[in-house]
Amino acid sequence: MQELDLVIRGGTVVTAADTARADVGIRDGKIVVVGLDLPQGKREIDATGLKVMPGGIDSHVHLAQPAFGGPAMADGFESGTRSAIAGGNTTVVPFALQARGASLRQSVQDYHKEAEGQSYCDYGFHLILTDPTPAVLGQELPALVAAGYTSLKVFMTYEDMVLNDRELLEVFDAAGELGALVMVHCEGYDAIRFMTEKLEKAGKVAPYYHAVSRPQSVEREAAHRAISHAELTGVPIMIVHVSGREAMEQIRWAQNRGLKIMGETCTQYISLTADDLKGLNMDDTGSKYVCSPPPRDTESWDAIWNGIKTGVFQTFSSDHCPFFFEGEMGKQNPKARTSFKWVPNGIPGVAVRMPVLWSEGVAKGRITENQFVALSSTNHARIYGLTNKGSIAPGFDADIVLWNPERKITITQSMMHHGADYTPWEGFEVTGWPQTTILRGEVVMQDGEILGRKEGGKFLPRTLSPLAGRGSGAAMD
Ligand code: DUC
Ligand code: ZN
Ligand code: ZN
Repeated sequence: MQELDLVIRGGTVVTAADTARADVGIRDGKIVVVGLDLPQGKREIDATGLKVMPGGIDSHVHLAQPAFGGPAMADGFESGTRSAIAGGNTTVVPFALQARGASLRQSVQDYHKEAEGQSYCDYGFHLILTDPTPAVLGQELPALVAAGYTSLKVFMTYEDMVLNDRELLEVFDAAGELGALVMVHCEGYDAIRFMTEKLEKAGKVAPYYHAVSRPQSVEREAAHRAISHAELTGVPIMIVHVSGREAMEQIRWAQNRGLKIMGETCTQYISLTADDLKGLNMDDTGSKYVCSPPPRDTESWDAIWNGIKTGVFQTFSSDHCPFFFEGEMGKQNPKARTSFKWVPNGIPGVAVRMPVLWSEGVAKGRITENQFVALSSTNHARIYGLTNKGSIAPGFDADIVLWNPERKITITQSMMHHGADYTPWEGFEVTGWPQTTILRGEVVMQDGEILGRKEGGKFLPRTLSPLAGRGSGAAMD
C-alpha cells in the first residue's frame, strides 16, 4: 500500500450506522482505509479513548448577512468558520440573501466575495429568495441550481422578506420542477404584527415580549400552511428551526400522512427558554437570547427530544446568526432599546451545537452516538447533496472530529472563537468536547487552538438532494 499521510490510531470509529474499534488511514485529504493493523503513516495521531466521528456539518448558519432589518452581523466568514472548527465542524452551509429588487445571481457573487480566502472550513450556500419574480424563478434559479446551489429558503414573516401564499406556491412549484430543496421559516407575519402592535400599545417593549409576540400557535399555523402548500404542489420541504411541540406535531402529522416534510431543530430549543429573555428593563441581558422562533420552555425541550428520537427531525443545526450585544451595532443599539421589535433576531451558536447535543443527548442517554452523528453530520450531507462528506469510509473526505466523550467543560466566551462579544451558553456545563478537528486530512483545531488557515476551506457546489423534487420516492430516514 502506498504510504499513508496520516493514520488516526487507537480510537473508536462512530458513524451514523456503526461503532467499531478501528484505525483510519488518510491520503491526499481522503479516507483510504478503515481497519486494524494499518501500516505506519507519515504522521500518526493517537486517538486512544476518543471517538473518531465525521466532522460536524452545520447546514444552517448565517455569515456576513445584513441583519434581518438591522445591524451588521458579528461574524463574517473568517470568524464564523473559525468558531465552526473550534466546535468540531468541518462544513457549514450559510445563506446568500437576495435583497428585494436585486438579482439572485449577483447576491450569490457578493457572498462568494465575502467567503473566498476567508473560510477555515468548507462551505456551500443556500439561496434566500425574497423576490420571486418570473425572471428569478424562470432564469436565475435554474442556472444557480445547476451550478450547485441546490437549496433555498423562504420566509413567512419579516417585513423585507415575507412571501405571500401565492408567492410561496410559485417558489415551491419552481423548486419542485428543478429538484431544489425548499427550507421554510414558519412564523405567520400578520399574527406577529398584530401581537407586536398590541404589546407596544400596552408599553410591553422589553426583549422578553419578543417571545410573547410569536407564541407557538404562530409557528404551528405557519407550519401547517407550508405543509398544505407542499401537499398542493407535491414538493418536499424542510421546516427549519422548529422550537417546540406545536410545529413538531404538524410535521409528524404530515409525515404520518406520507407527505415528504422534513424537520430541523436547533441547540437553543433543547437548552434555552423564554425565561432567558426576561428582565423587564431594557438594560437587562434578555436581548442576548432574542432569536426566532424564540426559545420556549422545558416542556418544549421534552417535545423536541421526542421529535428527535422518533425521527421527526432529520437535522440538528445551530442557526448561528450572531450579533453583538454591546455598542451601536449591538442588540442594545439605541433603536433596539425602544422596542423588542428592533432587536436583531439571532444568536451565535455554531461552536456549541455539537457539545450541547452530545451532552444533553448522548451523555444523558437520550440518543445513541450513532444518532448523534446522523443529526450533526451525515443527514446534513445526504439531505443537502454534499457528496463525499458526512461519513468515515474509504472515498470520503477526511473531515473528522476526535471527540473526548468524558471531558467536562463549562462553556465560556473565550472558547467560542467567534466575532460576537458574548455567548448565550456562558456557564453552561457539558460533558463531551471536540479535541481535534481535521479538515481534508489537515489538523485545523487542536485542544481549542486554531491551527488551520483562513484560506483552507473551499466552496462546495452541491448535487440535488435525493429527497427533493416533485414525486421523489426516496425514504425520509
Ligand atoms: N431565521 C433564521 O433562520 N435565523 C435567524 C433569525 C430567523 O428569523
Ligand atoms: Zn429563519
Ligand atoms: Zn437561520
